[in-house]
Amino acid sequence: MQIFHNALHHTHAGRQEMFRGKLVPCHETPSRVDHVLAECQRRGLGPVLAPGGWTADREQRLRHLHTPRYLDFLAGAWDEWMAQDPANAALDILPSVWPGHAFRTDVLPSNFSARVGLFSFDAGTPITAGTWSAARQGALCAMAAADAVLQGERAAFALSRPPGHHAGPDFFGGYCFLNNAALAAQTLRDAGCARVAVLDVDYHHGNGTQTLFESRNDVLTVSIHGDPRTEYPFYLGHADERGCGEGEGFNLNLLLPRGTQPDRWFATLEAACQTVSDFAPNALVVSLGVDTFEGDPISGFHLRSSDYLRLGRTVAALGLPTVWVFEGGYAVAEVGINTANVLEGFQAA
Ligand code: SP5
Ligand code: ZN
Repeated sequence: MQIFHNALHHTHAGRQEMFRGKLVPCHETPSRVDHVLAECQRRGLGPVLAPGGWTADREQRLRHLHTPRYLDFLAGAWDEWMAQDPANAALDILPSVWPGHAFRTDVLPSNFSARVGLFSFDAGTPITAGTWSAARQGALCAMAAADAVLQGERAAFALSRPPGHHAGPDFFGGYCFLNNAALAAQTLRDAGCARVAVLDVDYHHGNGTQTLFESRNDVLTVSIHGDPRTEYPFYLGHADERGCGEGEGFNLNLLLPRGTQPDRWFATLEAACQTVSDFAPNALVVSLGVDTFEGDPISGFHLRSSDYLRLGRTVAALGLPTVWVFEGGYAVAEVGINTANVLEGFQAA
């Protein structure tokens, strides 16, 4: 399958994330995508392509899913940071103040730190010098992968970082800035696919994707994830979130406890696939996180490397044109093998 690789991903390289009162090295590192690319190339899974440039359609789609004031903030954040103090060149931007409950979010603060907090929901997602260019190029990769499927490819893979499924209309967090999977889904919709399904198999709930589509009945969102009562992102992803208004019934959250073993995970995947199939979509987008791996340093499921072949086969059985979008997966030594196993299992089926 065609692989749309974000050649600018290295320019987003966070140094540290907040964890238990300390700054610790970022889990979301450039080497992750390097390993996936190397393994895909070693196996000859498909041509590695550039996504093409920005068109009016692509720019409009980005501004449709994300708010202009959020995008403007991201676009200018690094320059503002540098303007405050040249020594900031050696530091990441991280939030330290947020509008919690009962605060106003409609007034855009002129204070830079206040705006960083307004548009974010955790202290684990640094903005660096190249974050905006990397995230924008990743958005292009996702839209290009969708375009490839629209042009008749059975499947395509958007291989990019930073990931996207935690990013919503006007917020970043969970290592995500622009919602790549949502952009792929919207690309399919804009080209005339009446119904599009997004299946999120990352360990963490795809809160950004849910928020972007929860009021719509043209995009079904299904996510299998660690129970948010104990697992990040905590404040969304519960079983009773079924969609809002016209979107009622078009969001499905399938929660599993920390410690879940492969048999139960795959039974849940079958249920997810049944829901996707019942929706009869014209195309599928998969948010492919491999942080369900037993060796993942920040997650709690127990899939083994061979299980990812089965994941790919199971998705292939849906028989849908499929856009794969890379999300999480932090066991760096295995992330390439696990991700390539999914794609190989899909292609072999
Ligand atoms: C795309 C994606 O997978 N984002 C996940 C963001 C998770 N951020 C919170 C990480 C919490 C880190 N816990 C560290 C445990 C170390 N043993
Ligand atoms: Zn994740």
